[in-house]
Amino acid sequence: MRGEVLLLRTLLLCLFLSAAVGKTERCNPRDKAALFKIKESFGNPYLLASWHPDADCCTSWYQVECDPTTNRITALTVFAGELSGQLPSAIGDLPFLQKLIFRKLTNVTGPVQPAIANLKNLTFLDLSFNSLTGSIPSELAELPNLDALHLDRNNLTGPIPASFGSFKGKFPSLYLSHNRLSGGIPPSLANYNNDFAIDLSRNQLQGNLFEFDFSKVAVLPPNMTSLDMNHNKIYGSIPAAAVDSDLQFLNVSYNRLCGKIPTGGQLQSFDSSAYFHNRCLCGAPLESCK
Ligand SMILES: *[C@@H]1O[C@H](CO)[C@@H](O)[C@H](O)[C@H]1NC(C)=O
Ligand SMILES: *[C@@H]1O[C@H](CO)[C@@H](O)[C@H](O)[C@H]1NC(C)=O
Ligand SMILES: *[C@@H]1O[C@H](CO)[C@@H](O)[C@H](O)[C@H]1NC(C)=O
Ligand SMILES: *[C@@H]1O[C@H](CO)[C@@H](O)[C@H](O)[C@H]1NC(C)=O
Ligand SMILES: CC(=O)N[C@H]1CO[C@H](CO)[C@@H](O)[C@@H]1O
Repeated sequence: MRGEVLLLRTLLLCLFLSAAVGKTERCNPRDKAALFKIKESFGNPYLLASWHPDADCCTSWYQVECDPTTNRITALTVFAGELSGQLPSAIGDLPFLQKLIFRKLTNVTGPVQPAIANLKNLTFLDLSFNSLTGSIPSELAELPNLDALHLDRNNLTGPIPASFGSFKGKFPSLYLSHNRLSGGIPPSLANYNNDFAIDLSRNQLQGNLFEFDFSKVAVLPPNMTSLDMNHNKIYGSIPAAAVDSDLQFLNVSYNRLCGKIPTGGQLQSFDSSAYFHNRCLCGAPLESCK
């Protein structure tokens, strides 16, 4: 009898322990709740089927990565799949997120979610190759750690926000090609002293909008190392300031520029294809001016 009671107690203890072990998942409950809101707002799609309530988001959910010590979600990388709907504001409820990718999905529409600006740890944001509309939220300038912003290949309109002249942190590299953006390069970008690249190419293709007088750009941001503005409607001439820039890459082809390419700096080292198909640009590396 005594032996049986002991056996029963041991058995119960084992059951209790295994249940307790089953319950200790690493996933932070607040992170998990935010991910469920995101899944729900996309209509619980097959692409996110591994986001199951009974599974640990840190170990069994695809597209999700957690920090090994804090167990908070640090990366959400959803790409190349069937996903339809808008990014919900719950995306802003993952405070430890460093890398956020929603890229090349079948039908992700609506605006770039301003709540992304709550993600103070974010270093890498990639929402490229979707069907996002609206303008770039000025709130993104509140991200203190952002290194790279990929919003290329969407249907975004409006200018680069003026707030980008005073980013909380360093200035991120901006990949904004293949949208329908307008305006110019905010002059305040010259204030940053970290290296960065800007790709504004082919905003003309989808809407004939990216149009400004290049000669009015008195100071090119000195630490901008790459500037691609091919296929837009930029007019005027290449500013003399380009000679003193740190540009290692430049492409202003397929615009409406005129006049002599200033001599000096790296400007003559670029291939002629960096300058061709303009209205009347001349001088090395193109033909000499008449
Ligand atoms: C894309 O998603 C929107 C809602 O965001 C919906 O109205 C539209 O029908 C969807 N289009 C396709 C082709 O799935
Ligand atoms: C952008 O919008 C235009 C016009 O509404 C539409 O025809 C085109 O398919 C859209 N492109 C993308 C990438 O969503
Ligand atoms: C940025 O530019 C300034 C002025 O040209 C220069 O002193 C500084 O070293 C540059 N910083 C970087 C990170 O390139
Ligand atoms: C500049 O862009 C045009 C158009 O995409 C391309 O044909 C050319 O090769 C590019 N040149 C350089 C130097 O990047
Ligand atoms: C590096 C950095 O910004 N870390 C922050 C990540 O987010 C948490 C929560 O908001 C902050 O406490 C950290 O300082």
